[in-house]
Amino acid sequence: MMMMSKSSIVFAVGLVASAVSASSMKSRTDTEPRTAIVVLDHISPSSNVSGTVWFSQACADSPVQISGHIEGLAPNSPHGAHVHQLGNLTAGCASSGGHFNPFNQTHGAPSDEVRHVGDMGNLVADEGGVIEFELEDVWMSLYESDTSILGRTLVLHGGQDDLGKGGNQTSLENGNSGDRIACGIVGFA
Ligand SMILES: *[C@@H]1O[C@H](CO)[C@@H](O)[C@H](O)[C@H]1NC(C)=O
Ligand SMILES: *[C@@H]1O[C@H](CO)[C@@H](O)[C@H](O)[C@H]1NC(C)=O
Ligand SMILES: *[C@@H]1O[C@H](CO)[C@@H](O)[C@H](O)[C@H]1NC(C)=O
Ligand SMILES: *[C@@H]1O[C@H](CO)[C@@H](O)[C@H](O)[C@H]1NC(C)=O
Ligand SMILES: [Cu+2]
Repeated sequence: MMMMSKSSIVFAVGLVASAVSASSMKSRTDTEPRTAIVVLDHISPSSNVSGTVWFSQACADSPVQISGHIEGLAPNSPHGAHVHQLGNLTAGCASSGGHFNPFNQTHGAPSDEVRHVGDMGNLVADEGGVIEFELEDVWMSLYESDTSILGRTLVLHGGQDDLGKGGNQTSLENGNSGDRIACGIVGFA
């Protein structure tokens, strides 16, 4: 009897929730396109980096399209970029954990077979210190799955990512790309 009444309550709550979502929220099914956004912030007083990164995915089986505008960087400088595991910015970018790596692989280039799901390679600033980029990624997802990046943190580093080819242990973990100079949580858009 307990079980029966508990599940009826859950069922009733479910009905209310789906009525609300149909009338006032975007659909979140596997076949509807999804978008997400990251606002990259001046995370420390000594950094002037800011920007916005947009993600979109047509359906759960299609690649993620990523584009962005980031400014305030040193002229002509390369910067490692990764989705890190956690969306916890309590201690700034430092508390976002390591690279998002659901398959426990070593670090690599985005085009490598062996890589972290969060690996985005290097983004290169122009002579004005601006990064404008467009990427496509077949590993990350905006849908509920092992590879979902939603709620995690996009981190931009101060230095160049060696893409796992640096020849030491930290290269295989994080690409030796230096300080975390800007970051932001990947949010539904
Ligand atoms: C940030 O901008 C201020 C004002 O333009 C400048 O003085 C400072 O050197 C910049 N900091 C960095 C790390 O580029
Ligand atoms: C968030 O990060 C801070 C700083 O690293 C840590 O102390 C805290 O336990 C984390 N919070 C959770 C809920 O994991
Ligand atoms: C991840 O891989 C490393 C290196 O191969 C291994 O030592 C570790 O036990 C693995 N961790 C998990 C959770 O499987
Ligand atoms: C690996 O090499 C990089 C670049 O020289 C260096 O910054 C890093 O500290 C090294 N890591 C280890 C574990 O020696
Ligand atoms: Cu990183």
